[in-house]
Amino acid sequence: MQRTLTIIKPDCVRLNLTGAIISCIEKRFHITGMKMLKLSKEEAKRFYIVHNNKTFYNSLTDFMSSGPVVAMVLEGDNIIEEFRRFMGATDPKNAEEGTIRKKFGTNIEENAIHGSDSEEAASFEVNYFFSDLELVR
Ligand code: 3AN
Repeated sequence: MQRTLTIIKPDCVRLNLTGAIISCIEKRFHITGMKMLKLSKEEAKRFYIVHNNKTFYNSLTDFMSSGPVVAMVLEGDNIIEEFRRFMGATDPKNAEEGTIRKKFGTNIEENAIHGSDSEEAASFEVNYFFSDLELVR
């Protein structure tokens, strides 16, 4: 059994798309943790620390701290890869039909949703947002 972390990003929370996105996710995946919160700029920078040398780091962390987000933990076999496929390509215009980013993303930065990209990242990211007590067992 694998875990992954997903975040409904501020663009979609602002557009009142939280429920629609959770509805898509829960039809396919098992949700074992969920919370709404607003990241500070510093918290967004620590979450995206692996991107600290990228040109978009400052703008991305401004965006991610611009409003509330909804963080969720999903569990299942091969969930990291399956959820990444479900989410779609980083740039919504390149994302396959039927994916979350195709349906709800605005552009390469405001792309609706986050999903961990490796087991190492998932472990860091799940622990970043959730304690063991906050996950359904
Ligand atoms: P993904 O989320 O598809 O794994 P990453 O890890 O390359 O993509 O990038 C992390 C986040 O940074 C993306 N979800 C997106 O919000 C933002 N991002 C990625 N590439 C760009 C870019 N070229 N310009 C602006 N923002 C970007």
